[in-house]
Amino acid sequence: MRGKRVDAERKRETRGEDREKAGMKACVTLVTLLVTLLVLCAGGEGARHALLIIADDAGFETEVYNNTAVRTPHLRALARRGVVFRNAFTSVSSCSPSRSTILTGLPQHQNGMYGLHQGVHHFNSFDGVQSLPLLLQHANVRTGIIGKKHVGPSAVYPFDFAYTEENGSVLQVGRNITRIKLLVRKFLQEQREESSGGETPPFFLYVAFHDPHRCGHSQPQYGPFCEKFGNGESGMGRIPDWHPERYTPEQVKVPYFVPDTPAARADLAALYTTVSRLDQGIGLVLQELRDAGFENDTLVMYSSDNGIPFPNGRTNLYDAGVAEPMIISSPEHRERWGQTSDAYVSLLDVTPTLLDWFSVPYPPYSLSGGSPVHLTGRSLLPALSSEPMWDTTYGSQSLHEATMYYPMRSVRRGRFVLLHNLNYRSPFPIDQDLYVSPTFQDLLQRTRAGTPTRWFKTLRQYYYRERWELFDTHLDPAEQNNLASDPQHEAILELLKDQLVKWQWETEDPWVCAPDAVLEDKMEPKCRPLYNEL
Ligand SMILES: [Ca+2]
Repeated sequence: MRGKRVDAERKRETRGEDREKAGMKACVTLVTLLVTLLVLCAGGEGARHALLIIADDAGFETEVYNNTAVRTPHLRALARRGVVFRNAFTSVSSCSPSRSTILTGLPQHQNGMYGLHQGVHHFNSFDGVQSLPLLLQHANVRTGIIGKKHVGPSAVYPFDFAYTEENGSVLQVGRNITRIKLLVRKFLQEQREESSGGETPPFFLYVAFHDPHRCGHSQPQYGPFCEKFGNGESGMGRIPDWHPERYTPEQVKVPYFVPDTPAARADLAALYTTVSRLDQGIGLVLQELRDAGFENDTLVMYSSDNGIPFPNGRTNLYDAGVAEPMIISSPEHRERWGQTSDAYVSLLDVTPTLLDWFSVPYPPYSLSGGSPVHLTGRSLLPALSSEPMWDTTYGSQSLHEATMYYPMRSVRRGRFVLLHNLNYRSPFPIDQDLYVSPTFQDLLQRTRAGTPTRWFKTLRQYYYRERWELFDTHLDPAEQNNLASDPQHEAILELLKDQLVKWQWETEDPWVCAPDAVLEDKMEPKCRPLYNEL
């Protein structure tokens, strides 16, 4: 290269000034052409789009996270085009609250979605919340949702294109992957039709699969995980695009927090089959994106709302309840494609990431009439270029079902996790869906009969927890050895308590003084003692 440049310089010297001027002119023309092209790209065909794929109760049952027992080729393909996060967490282990945090960037205690949205549970976000779809709509980004919505009120979570349980069957829009494929096609076709002068306006499409959620509580005829729904057997209907993968109980990998029993193994095998529908559905959605010509302009994010529905998983702030798969694929950040990241990231980061992607600022406003709301999550786009030093995430859960009041707060920082169980004198509540599951029924029966449960803790330990739980997840990944009363860990305990309460104040947590004081937010000091012996 260097030799060529020297040669060129010598030639220029011999051929005189005129030639140099002509070259300069050509250069200027070339630069002008490039700038024009860039401008055209920014305002035209190259408008940025985003596709957010959220699975329902999915965990790490995929080769992407080294589970070689389950076949998920489409998730693997997505991982090859993106960054896989190994320390991604939801802030809340419950469906509606988690989805509200994904779509607002605010923890459940701040956005108001304290528990489930549907039926008698009836939780909703505050009317004044400025959600992601609302902000994108205001910024002229077309918004679409296909699948499980599970949040409200409608005015806070508006979508221009919506096929959800609110206007259809959740099985059809959330588990029938052929139906989902056709809806994605319809959305993208309409997007093309909205183009004018060669310009396609930006879009945000949220595909919320209902797989691999259990259905033994709601539609038991399809099996514990709806693994038979649409498989072509008698009375099950047929989903044309789904080729069910079947697994035997011997094939599954039993995670540390699931009892290693025949009942739980059969349960996991059913979960795997449902994961195959999710994976093939993701493949279809991504193919639609490709066929419509949007693949190279679209940020794709994949994650799940909460941990798998097994004891110690969903509804818990333990690792099994909050650790989530997360893949982010950006056509503009190819430098880390195929890599993994150990940075600590949260589903509270989804809204800041997508606002950053669309260059939409977060507006100044207040929910309580007090200090302005701000997002405590961050854009994850920098992690797609180089490994960041992010080491902290927060958790906040209040309820799941309306009857399941068990507020918890947590902070994870590096190897340590601190959990605050506010109502620790009550037994930990069990949801309807988990209760009827083969795994939990088997656990109950074994406990009652006094036979080995093959579980890593007792039901009694599970129901009754300490107020503070501190775990060293490097030495104790199963979070069994509580270090909160260990004098050697007093310094880290105090540090994490301070950090947690600071985040609670920052996010206007109404539970910030509980359980031994009352919050009087118009007075100083704000936390007034109860002398309740806690
Ligand atoms: Ca869920």
